[in-house]
Amino acid sequence: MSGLFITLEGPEGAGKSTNRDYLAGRLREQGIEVLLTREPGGTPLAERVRELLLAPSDEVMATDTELLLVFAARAQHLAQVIRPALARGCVVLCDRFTDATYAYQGGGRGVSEARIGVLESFVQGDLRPDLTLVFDLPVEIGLARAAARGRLDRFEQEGRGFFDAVRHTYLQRAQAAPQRYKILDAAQSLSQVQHALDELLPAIVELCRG
Ligand code: Z5A
Repeated sequence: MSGLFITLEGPEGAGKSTNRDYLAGRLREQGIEVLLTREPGGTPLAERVRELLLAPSDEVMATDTELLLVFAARAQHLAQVIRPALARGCVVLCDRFTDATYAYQGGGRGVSEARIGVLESFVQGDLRPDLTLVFDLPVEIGLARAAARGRLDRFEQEGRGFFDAVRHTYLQRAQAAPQRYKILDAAQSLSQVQHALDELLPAIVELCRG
């Protein structure tokens, strides 16, 4: 038995968590078993790595340290949560995964795709998401939503150029593999975004039922 791996991606404030919960509700209405998780994080140990990654600090984190921490958390998450859930036949809805590494460490920090690809193969083997929903929105809207929440994390303190590169990388990846990615316009109202998700629902349910 093998489940389905769906990831939700996009810049800060794009509505990934909100829409992950919404989609989970819609799938459960169809009798589909869903597991919700997130990256970095998803297990107690990986959540501790998340804290290291997000906490602002006087010590500058080297780019390779950040990259390796992201993949260390992912290795734990895969071993403890994602692979066992997929093996049970669950649909896993994960808020961010390796596309975020390509977008943030790749686009944002300038790590080469090849370097990320080496770690992706090392940590994941041939496991890739079956479907990735990219919640796209202009950088200024995402940053305004993040700012409205209060204190900014280490990534949210980056400059405009960083977030432009993040968005550009997501869109480039999605456009290069339209069979795996669906782009949603997250600048719309929440109800419009959820209407767009509802339109995708029959196809997602069909994928879930194999
Ligand atoms: N990171 C990385 O660098 N490399 C990696 O490999 C991975 C991650 C996996 C933490 O991620 C950081 O980790 C992230 C990248 C880095 N950088 N940052 N910053 P995160 O997912 O926890 O952080 P986040 O993207 O900042 O989460 P978020 O701001 O909570 O975004 P969200 O989940 O997309 O949004 P939300 O919580 O659902 O909604 C945010 C607010 O907007 C909330 O008040 C909603 O009610 C509101 N909202 C949502 N949708 C709408 C619409 N359509 N209209 C109006 N308001 C809306």
